[in-house]
Amino acid sequence: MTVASPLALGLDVRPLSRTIGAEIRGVDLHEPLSREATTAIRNLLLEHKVIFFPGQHLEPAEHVAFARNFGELTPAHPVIPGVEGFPELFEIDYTLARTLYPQDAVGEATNVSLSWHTDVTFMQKPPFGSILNAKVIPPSGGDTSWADQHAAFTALSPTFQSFLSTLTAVHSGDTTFGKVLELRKEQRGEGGEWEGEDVTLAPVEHPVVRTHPETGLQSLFVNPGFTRYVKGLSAQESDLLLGFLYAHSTRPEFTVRYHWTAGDVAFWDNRVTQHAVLNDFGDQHRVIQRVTLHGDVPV
Ligand SMILES: O=C(O)CCC(=O)C(=O)O
Ligand SMILES: [Fe+2]
Repeated sequence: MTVASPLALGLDVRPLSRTIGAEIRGVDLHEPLSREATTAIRNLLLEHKVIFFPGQHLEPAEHVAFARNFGELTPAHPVIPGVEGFPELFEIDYTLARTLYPQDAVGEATNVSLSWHTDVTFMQKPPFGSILNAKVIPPSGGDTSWADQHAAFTALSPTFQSFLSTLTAVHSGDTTFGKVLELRKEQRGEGGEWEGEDVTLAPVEHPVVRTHPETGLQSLFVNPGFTRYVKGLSAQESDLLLGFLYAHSTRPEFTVRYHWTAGDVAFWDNRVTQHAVLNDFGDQHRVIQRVTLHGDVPV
């Protein structure tokens, strides 16, 4: 099968940095996507790692329908329930989280978004990617950044790359989401579900360097949100190594920073990126909605 070029499909692609991020115009995400357009968008995602569709203003049903072109959807979150009527739709209202639950579990969970992380690496099968719809964006602040973990890996020396490739890390969401899970069980009489199984938040293991299942490229796969330690090292060695990797993997040259307008849509490849929201918008209202695509066991 020949693959239609983005240009032939009327897609206007503007890269935002050399290795990560591109804005895409010339496609209306309210309309059903053709097979060719779906393939082209998937290829653009693999190439740019996070792609942005400005000014789409999707309703929840349209958001979910667009995402289904790229695979099966997960529940909103392993622990946090979805929006009424849309079990796959995860909403974060930062203001609500801070004012209603400043000190408690939900406030704490929201704080994860405000520092570097890869989504849901505390599960055996973290998501392939997520599609975010910017609903309410403050007049100032609240940009989101993504960091290219393939670029970060390839910038390391071959000797260090080889050493890292032998390591396994332990990830856990217990400190962040343990209280939320308990609260949910108390209030709803049910816990969370992920990949058809009850969520326990037991620690999971992932390779420190993962190979992308579609591109075959290697990338760093540790993040300060959920990685706890590296197996086989002393606590001091593990802390030093992870501290170095966290600083290295989010160096500005590996990142793209996106300034939102309400109605913008972002689609990121969670297998090769970390992301963080800049916590510079104070108590101004900021709301995002996200749907998430099933992923594989990292190898
Ligand atoms: O609010 C954002 O821009 C991103 C939040 C986040 O971390 C996520 O949706 O996974
Ligand atoms: Fe996230």
